[in-house]
Amino acid sequence: MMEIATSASNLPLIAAVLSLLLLVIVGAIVYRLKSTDGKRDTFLITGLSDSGKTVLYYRLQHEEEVAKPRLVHIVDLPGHEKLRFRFSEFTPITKGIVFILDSTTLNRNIRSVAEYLYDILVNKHVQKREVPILVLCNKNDLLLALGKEKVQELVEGEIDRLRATRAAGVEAQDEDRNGGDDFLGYENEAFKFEHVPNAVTFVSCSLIGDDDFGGVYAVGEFIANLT
Ligand SMILES: Nc1nc2c(ncn2[C@@H]2O[C@H](COP(=O)(O)OP(=O)(O)O)[C@@H](O)[C@H]2O)c(=O)[nH]1
Ligand SMILES: [Mg+2]
Repeated sequence: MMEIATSASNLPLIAAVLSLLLLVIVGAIVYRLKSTDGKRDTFLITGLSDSGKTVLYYRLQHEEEVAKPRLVHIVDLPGHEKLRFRFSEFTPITKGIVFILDSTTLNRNIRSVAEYLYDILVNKHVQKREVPILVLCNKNDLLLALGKEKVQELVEGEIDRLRATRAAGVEAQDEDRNGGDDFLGYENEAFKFEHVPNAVTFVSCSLIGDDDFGGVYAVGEFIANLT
């Protein structure tokens, strides 16, 4: 008699313990989901050496009025082959890519710039999630700098040439590493960034000096719109 009374009076306690346990489990699941989602807030800053990645990173960290992503990775490698490797480590969790180029040396570097952008655009994660790309045409405070329209035109022309050789299967062995669709744009038309599903935006800027040409703010807006 006594025993039954005890176990009956234990019932509310057992129920309370069970519901607490359930709450903890649900909480843990929600937290996990949220934290993996949070990791998707990763932004990449990339581009050739000397383009301005470090200056941009510093300004993003230190300027109050600029939106800050939770995570920024700088992919800072001069070696083209190495970039492909390093880059693909981050693309599964990348929300947006800031590609910086030096607008004063583009004629000399056009091939490398086009190859970097091409590799970004054929990456399977970049394609699948249509990761947006902001192209910062930096150093526009200098006299020899090309404006963003000219930069875009030159890069499109070079990707068009690149596309012809890559699509011909010359580098078909790279498919494993890229995994994405290797042919960018439309088959019978000259390459244009508007032909890829990713939003690719060109902005003229100068990351040093007082007149920013909207550069660091354009990056802040880009980040704010995606987070
Ligand atoms: N004139 C000018 N120089 C810049 C600008 N942005 C960066 N630089 C300079 O370019 C050099 C390379 O910049 P850095 O951020 O180190 O490039 P990173 O190699 O891409 O990290 C440094 O000497 C910067 O001071 C710019 O907008 N205008
Ligand atoms: Mg640097």
